Amino acid sequence: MITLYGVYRSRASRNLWLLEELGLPYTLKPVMQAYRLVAKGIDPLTPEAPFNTRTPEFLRLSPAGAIPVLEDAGLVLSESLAINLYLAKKAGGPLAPKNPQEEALMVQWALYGATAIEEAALAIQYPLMAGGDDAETVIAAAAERLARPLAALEAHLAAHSHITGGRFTVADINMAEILRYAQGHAPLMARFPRVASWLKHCQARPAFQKMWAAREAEPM
Ligand SMILES: N[C@@H](CCC(=O)N[C@@H](CS)C(=O)NCC(=O)O)C(=O)O
Repeated sequence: MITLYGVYRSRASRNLWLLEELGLPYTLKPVMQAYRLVAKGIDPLTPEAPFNTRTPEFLRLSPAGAIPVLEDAGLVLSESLAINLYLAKKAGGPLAPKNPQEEALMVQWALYGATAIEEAALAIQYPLMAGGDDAETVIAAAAERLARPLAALEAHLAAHSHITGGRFTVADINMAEILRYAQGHAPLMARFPRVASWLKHCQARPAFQKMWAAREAEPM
């Protein structure tokens, strides 16, 4: 039985989206980010605190102290993108790689998203949500860091309907969830219309909509 540790308002969302796409049975064990508790003035180590990323029992499972973590048949796996690549391959079907070449490209795009895009995309999302005196400067600098990778992705999507394989796969989920962090920056999205429309197309899928509704219903 698949157990996913995390909450919807975290990178676990990409795993929850994929699990819905695959129709695999799973249990979600809520684990809150410790920094969110600290921000609310709650000590993550007090007995009253909800199960969180600093709870010793969770740290035994994930020494890095980060969500999501997957447990499946004795396998304990962290890193959300690795979890998705594993789940897709385990389930097989159209979202999974059909051959080693497709698998290599799915790994390539996941690593590109994680290393070239995610940090700057998050640097847009946080100040967009929280504001702050230097929000505009931080967002402008992050958008500039994204210009080259998004231009590369725009060119790729001009020639391909999807990230790889000519169909919707786990590679689209991984990249779409990374790019979602920058999606609120309308001028940036307008500069990359193919990226913007591919992202909307991915997010129109019922499995995304189901995950998103559950995320919206989850307390902040
Ligand atoms: N690269 C990791 C990042 C994991 C990560 O940083 N998770 C955040 C939540 S999205 C976390 O658990 N933070 C916990 C904390 O800082 O207390 C992945 O993709 O899974």
